[in-house]
Amino acid sequence: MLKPQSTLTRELISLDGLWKFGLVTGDLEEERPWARPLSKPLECPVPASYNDIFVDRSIHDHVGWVCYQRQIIVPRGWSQERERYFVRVEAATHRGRVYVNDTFVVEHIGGYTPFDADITHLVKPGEAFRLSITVNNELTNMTIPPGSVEVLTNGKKKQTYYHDFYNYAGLARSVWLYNVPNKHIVDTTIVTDVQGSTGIIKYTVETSESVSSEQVEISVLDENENVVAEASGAQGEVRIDSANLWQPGAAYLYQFKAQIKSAEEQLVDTYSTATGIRTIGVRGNKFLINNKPFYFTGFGKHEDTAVRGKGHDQAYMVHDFQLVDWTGANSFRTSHYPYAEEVMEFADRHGIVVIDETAAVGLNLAISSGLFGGVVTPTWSPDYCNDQTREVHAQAIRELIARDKNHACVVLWSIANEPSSSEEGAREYFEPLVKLTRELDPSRPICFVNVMFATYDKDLISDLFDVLCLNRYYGWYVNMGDLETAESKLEEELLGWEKKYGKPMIMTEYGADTLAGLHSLHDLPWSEDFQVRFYEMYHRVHDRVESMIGEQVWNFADFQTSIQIFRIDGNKKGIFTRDRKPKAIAHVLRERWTKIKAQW
Ligand code: BDP
Repeated sequence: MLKPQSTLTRELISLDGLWKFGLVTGDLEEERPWARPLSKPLECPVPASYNDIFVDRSIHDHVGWVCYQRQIIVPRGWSQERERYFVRVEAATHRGRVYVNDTFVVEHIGGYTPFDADITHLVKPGEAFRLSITVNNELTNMTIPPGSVEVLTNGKKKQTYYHDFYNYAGLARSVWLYNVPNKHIVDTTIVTDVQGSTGIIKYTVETSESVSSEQVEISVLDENENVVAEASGAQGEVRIDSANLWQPGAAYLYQFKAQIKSAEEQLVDTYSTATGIRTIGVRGNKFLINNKPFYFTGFGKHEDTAVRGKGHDQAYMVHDFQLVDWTGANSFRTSHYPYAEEVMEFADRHGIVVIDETAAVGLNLAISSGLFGGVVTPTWSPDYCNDQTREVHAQAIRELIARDKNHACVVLWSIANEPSSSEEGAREYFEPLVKLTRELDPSRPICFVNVMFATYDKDLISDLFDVLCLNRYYGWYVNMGDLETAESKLEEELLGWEKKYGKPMIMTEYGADTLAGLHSLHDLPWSEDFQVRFYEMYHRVHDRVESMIGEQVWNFADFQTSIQIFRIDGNKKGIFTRDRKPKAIAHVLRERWTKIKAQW
C-alpha cells in the first residue's frame, strides 16, 4: 500500500480538479451511470466532500450512491509491456467502485483508507478512457463507523449514526493515475531502534516478483542528501553512526531508498520512504519517546472546514499545523478516522506526535439511547456490533497499519473511540482485535479511547491495552456548570484508574461548547470565560495525578455535526472557530503548553 510517488522509474499524474458529478437516485445496477457520459452533469471538485458544495438540499441529504466521472488520457510514452497502470483513490467515503469505460474494476469499503485499481489491461497508451467512480455514503452495521439506514414511508432513505460529526461523503482526498515497472517494489516496512548514538533501521522490502538479494539495493540519505548507510537484500538492518534522532518538536528524517537493479546493474525500480529514527516505549506509568518521559499536549482534531467538508485542503492543513505550533502543542489524535496521508507526512516533517485512530467510532448504543433515557439496545449483539462488524473493524485496523506503519510521528494506535466497553460482550469483541493489532505492529503501544460512563469499576477491557485514554466531560455533560463538584469527581476517578491499573493515562477529550464572542461575569456555560475556567480546573487535576502523561483538548476547532437538539450549526467545543479564529482559551493553552514544551 505504498503512497504513489514520482521517481526515476515511476510517473504520477494528479486527477484532482473538476469532475462530472450526479446523484444515483434509483438502483445503481439498473442506472449504470458509468456506462455512458453522465447526462446533464453537475461539476464537483475533487478533493472535497460533495454535501456542502451545492445549494440543492437533496444532494446535501442524499443517502446512497453518487457518480464522479471524467475523461483521462494515458500518456503516449507509457508502455503496456513493461509497466502496470493504476488509479489510486485516497478516500471514497464510505464505499467506492472504479469503472473504466463500461468495465467494473474494483470495489473498496472503508471511507478513510486508500485503494488502487489496476487498469493496465483496460486502457492503451495515447488513448482516452472514461473513468467513473461511484461512491456510497451509507453506514450500516457492516461498515466502520457503523450506522443504520431506514426507508421512510415517502420512500426516502434516512441515515442514522452514533457519532456526532457530520457524515460528509464523496472523494475527499486526491485521485491519481500512476505507473510502476512490472517488476516493482510493492511495500517497505521500517522499524527503528537506537543503541547508544547508533540509529538502527530494520527493514523489509516486498517486491512484485522474486529477485535475488543482490538485486535489492538500499541506501539511506541524510537531510543533506549524503549517503550515510548502504545494504543489499530484501530484508535486513542498516546502522547509522551518530544518528540524528526524530524528536517531538525537532524532526529529523532520513530517506530510506530501496532500488531493484537488473542483473546488468540497470535501475528497474526505486522508491524512497521518509524515516525518522526514534524509539517508543511504555514503562510503568510513563510513555517514553527516545527513552525520555513524554507528556502529550494538543488536540483531538477533525478533518472539517466550511464548503469542503472533509475535503483535504493544503491551505487549511498548513494553517492548522501553524496553529498547533502557536499553541505550543506537541501532538494530536486523528479522531475519529485515519487522516489524509499528506497530514501524516507533514507531522513527520515537523515533529508532531500522532495518536492514529481507526474509524471505529459509535460502537456504543448505550450513549445514544442511555443519555436520553430511551431503551438501551445491546451494542455487542447480532443486531448491531456482531462478528461481521468485527471483521470489518479488523480490516480497518489492517488498512490503517498498512498505510501508516512507517510514519515516525505515529506513536500509538487507537483502535476505537468510546466503544461500549462496560457492556457485556465488549471483551469478546475486543480481544481478537487487540491480538491482531499487536501481530500487525509489535513495535507500537496500543489503546482505545474510553467513554465517560465506563469508569474504572465498570470497564471490561482496559487491561488489554498499554495506555489508558480517557474522554471526560465533568462540568459539561455531567455536573454541568458546577466546576467545584466536577473537580473533585474528576480527581476521584483518575485516582481510581491509577490505583487499579498503574498505567500511563492521557485525557484524550475534555471540553465545553463555547460560542465565540459570548462572555459572562459569572463564568456561565457556553461563554468563553467558562471554557477558560473549565480547562483551568482540569489542568489543576492533571497536575495532581502522577500517571497523567498527556492532555488533548476537545476539539481543535468547531466542526459540523448531524442535526441534534443541543447543536447549533455543529459542535462548538473548538479552541478555534471553524474558520480558525482563537477563542480566549487558545491563549491560556498556549501559555501552559509552551512551558511544558520547554521542559522536553
Ligand atoms: C465524545 C465524542 C466526540 C464528541 C464529543 C462531544 O468522542 O466525538 O464530539 O463527545 O459531544 O463523546 O463534544
